[in-house]
Amino acid sequence: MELAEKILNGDHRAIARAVSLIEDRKPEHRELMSRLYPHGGKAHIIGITGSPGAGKSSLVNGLLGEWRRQGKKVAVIAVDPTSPFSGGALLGDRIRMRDHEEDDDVFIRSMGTRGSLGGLSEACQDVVRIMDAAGFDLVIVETVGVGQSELDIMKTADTVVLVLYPSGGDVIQAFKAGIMEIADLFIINKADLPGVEQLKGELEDLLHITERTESWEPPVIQTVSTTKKGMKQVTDKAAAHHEYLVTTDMKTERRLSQKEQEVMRRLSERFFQDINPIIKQTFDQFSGGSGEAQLIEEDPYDLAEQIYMIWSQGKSRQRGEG
Ligand SMILES: Nc1nc2c(ncn2[C@@H]2O[C@H](COP(=O)(O)OP(=O)(O)OP(=O)(O)O)[C@@H](O)[C@H]2O)c(=O)[nH]1
Ligand SMILES: [Mg+2]
Repeated sequence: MELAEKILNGDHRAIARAVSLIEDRKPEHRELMSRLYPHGGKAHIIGITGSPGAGKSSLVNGLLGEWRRQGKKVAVIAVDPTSPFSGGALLGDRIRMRDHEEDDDVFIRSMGTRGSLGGLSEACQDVVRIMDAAGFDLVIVETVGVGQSELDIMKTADTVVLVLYPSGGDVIQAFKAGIMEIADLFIINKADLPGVEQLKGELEDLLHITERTESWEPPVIQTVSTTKKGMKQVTDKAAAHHEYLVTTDMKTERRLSQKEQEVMRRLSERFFQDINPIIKQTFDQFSGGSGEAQLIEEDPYDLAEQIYMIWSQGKSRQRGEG
């Protein structure tokens, strides 16, 4: 049986192999993605973000228990943009989620930035599609931190969950990074620790001045992941948000705008790969001797224009020959 077929049958080993193909950006991955694409679009994709140590993995572990009770099949992708490891090397996450290691209807995988040229969010999106095609009802993407790469990854989710914790001091940071605007569910985890009321106050103040384009009122839920307190509320609210997206057609709308952004990202990635050697060549011409002094004099607009012309002439030559 070919790889795509095995994935469609939910074969865990085939899924793991496909993820490696994607991480390595092997040429075969494009064909595989095209084969799987028509089979996706059914899963509820949930992005979970928050600063390091907020308790995201513990939360996911607790939620997995609840979702499994509801009979849902769940895939978890733990993404760490700051880590070069992949293939399940993020030990902490594995330990935190080990309750479900032996379960056939749960698939857990870690991803890092394995030499990818800023393409982690692309790679992650492909991995999500694989899980979706493999028949998981829910695909959970956990990312560490509240920076730009997390934001890009979160934008590919249907439901975005921001995990905060008392004295974490990360509310302002999340607000500045723009996570606040796109979060659909706020979780105050470690609600067993002091400072919950203060955090709740800060969060509500910031939510007040956050511009939101949708009518969905994001709930704030308190959890204690280590004792599984509040897990049912989270799965209920997540399901309610999905229901909201579907009934208001927002799900389709979001997917369309995500598609536009994805095509744009993929094209700029390709364009960049194309034009990068020309940029390098152009700058190399100035190296050594009086070149550097000359380079300082050069107008950057002119240089950019020259590089663009060399690229576009190369393109028309290619078209002429082909
Ligand atoms: N007191 C308390 N501790 C918690 C709670 N949830 C998680 N922890 C602890 O917080 C620490 C970090 O938990 P993780 O689940 O690894 O947090 P994370 O956000 O996934 O961390 P990274 O993946 O490293 O960003 C662990 O020691 C957990 O046991 C909670 O509700 N209450
Ligand atoms: Mg974690």
